[in-house]
Order: sequence, then structure tokens, then C-alpha cells
Amino acid sequence: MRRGDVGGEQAGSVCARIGCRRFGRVGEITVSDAWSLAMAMDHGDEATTSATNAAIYLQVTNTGDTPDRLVPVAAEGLGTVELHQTAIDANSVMRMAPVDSLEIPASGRAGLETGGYHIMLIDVPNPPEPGDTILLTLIFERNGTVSVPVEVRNR
Ligand SMILES: [Cu+2]
Repeated sequence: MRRGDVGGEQAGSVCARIGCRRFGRVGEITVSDAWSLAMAMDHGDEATTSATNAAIYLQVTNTGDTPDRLVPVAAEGLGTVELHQTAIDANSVMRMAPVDSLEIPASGRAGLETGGYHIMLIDVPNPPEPGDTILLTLIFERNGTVSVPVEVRNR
């Protein structure tokens, strides 16, 4: 499994000031625009509200001619990491459910966006604050493992 490069990390402090684009790349996969919402969230059937959960959104581009799959990752210090899909249930209530993996189409892209797929951090021991940058590791079945900087926002 190849290791990806973390793009733009050297320029981190500059990026924090001017908001330049940061990304991670491995093989034919590029992950960009990763950000996290630090806030209390209702979660699943239990409807528990906890500030120690956070959702991460990002964009994945696949320049290869073979589909790939993003699978859930374990991340040190970030609690339990799951891939979630937001959906409307039979009672018109918005809920999130874990999914095993997400296909990244060949020569295409997949977006993890509000109201859709996202990566969920559950029971984060030290929840990041707006302005923080966390490093998230993602695994793509074909292309390998990549780390990407995630900007924590409050909205
Ligand atoms: Cu979720």
C-alpha cells in the first residue's frame, strides 16, 4: 500500500491566513476541500446530543479508469471513525446511518457533503475547535492510504 503525500502542509500557516486549498493525493486519487463541523449533533435513533461528535466533509477525485472505494478509517485520537449517509426515513425524519464503503467512480468524483455522505467522528476525546486543523487518514481499496488536513469550522 502506497503512502500519500499531504499537499500544502508546509504552507499551513499561510493557508490558515489566506485560506488556500489543501489536499492529499495517493495514486490516482485526490482528496480536497476537507472540513469539519464542530458542533453538537443529533445522532441516529438515540437522538443523543453530544459535542464530542463531528462530521467531516470532503471531495474525492479519481483520475484513473478504474473505480475505487473509500472505506472507514481508524484515526488515532479522533475516537471512532465511521462513514455515514444521511437519509430521510419513513417519518420524514433526517437520520444518519453507517455505510461500509463509498464508490469513487472511474474518471469521476464523489462528494461528501452536508445532507449526504460524511465521515463521522464519534466520542472524540479532545474535540477540535474552530480554527484547528486535524489530520485524517483515508483508505482507498485500490490506490492506498492518504492523509489529508481537515479544517475545523463552526458553520
Ligand atoms: Cu453521521
